[in-house]
Amino acid sequence: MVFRWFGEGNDHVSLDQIKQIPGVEGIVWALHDVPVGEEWPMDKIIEVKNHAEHYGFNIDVVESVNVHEDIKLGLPTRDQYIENYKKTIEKLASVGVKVICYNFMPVFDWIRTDLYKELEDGSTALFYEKAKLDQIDPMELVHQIADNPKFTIPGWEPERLAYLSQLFEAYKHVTEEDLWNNLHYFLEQIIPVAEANYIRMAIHPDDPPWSVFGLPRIITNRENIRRLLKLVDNPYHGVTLCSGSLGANPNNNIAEMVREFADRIPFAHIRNVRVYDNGDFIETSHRTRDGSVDIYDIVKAYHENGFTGYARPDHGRHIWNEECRPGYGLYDRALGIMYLWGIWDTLDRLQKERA
Ligand SMILES: [Mn+2]
Repeated sequence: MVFRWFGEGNDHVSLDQIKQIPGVEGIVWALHDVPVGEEWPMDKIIEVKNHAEHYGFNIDVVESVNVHEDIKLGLPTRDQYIENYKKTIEKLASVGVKVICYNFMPVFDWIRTDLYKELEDGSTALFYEKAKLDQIDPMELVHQIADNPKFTIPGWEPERLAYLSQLFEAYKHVTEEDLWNNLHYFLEQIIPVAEANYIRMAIHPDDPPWSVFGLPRIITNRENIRRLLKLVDNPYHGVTLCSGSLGANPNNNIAEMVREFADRIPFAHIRNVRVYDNGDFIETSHRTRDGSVDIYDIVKAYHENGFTGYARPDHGRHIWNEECRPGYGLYDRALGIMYLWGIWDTLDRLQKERA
């Protein structure tokens, strides 16, 4: 079990606090201040390693080493960025990193229309309103999301958004097939380097798993993940199976995906979402009955397959008046972990008792 941590001075949650969540062995980290496309500096990597290890945490999982837009666009300039990416893989391997999470979503990482939508119990959570998204100008949404006075939002870094209108222009003629080709090119370059360094690359699915603002999106469902894994048939090329991202589409059965792709999932994001008939969805607590995703069956599928990868609760609601980065409060993620452990430990005991 691992827990995402944004770094010293960049996270309201401390490593002391994470230490008190039962069963958390590592932090999921990144150098959030290195601009996308640049090679990560070794001194900063070592700084995080030393800090985490001082608290007894491993740094096995990095999320994310972001992919420069020129790579996704397939521009001639991509090769330099791919070279930087390879060097970062080698450096991370040298300090013991085992898994690198990344995504291949054009322009935006995840998208929501409301970061603090109130649930029935008075807690708030990330919310996606389909009708609003269909109408809103992307620039306006960017200001609503990124102009958060207290916290920077992962995936919505200012430097990434500064060239937004140019980026939209650049993607105008990029089809889904182009994006597949550009991903294929990237994978063929980096997977051999990852393999040589014993790092498992784990692509995160698109969130939400459909096209937004007319941008192409491809890591969206079982069939596409099947196609993705075949692009480069190598165990070091895998998926960060995110039940919340894929779960926003009720046609996605995540537990079935776990059963099919088990040996290609080094990293699991496990969280629940409640999907409404009109296409809206909101992030909920982890309990199966609180949302539309069968968390029990997902954990069961991992257990059946003897999952030995890394898992994190991904997001949580904002509860008990906690002031936090949207989705990344301490309390609800800790509750989520205890729910996951509850299922896992029960399955473990049942298995032993039957043996
Ligand atoms: Mn996720």
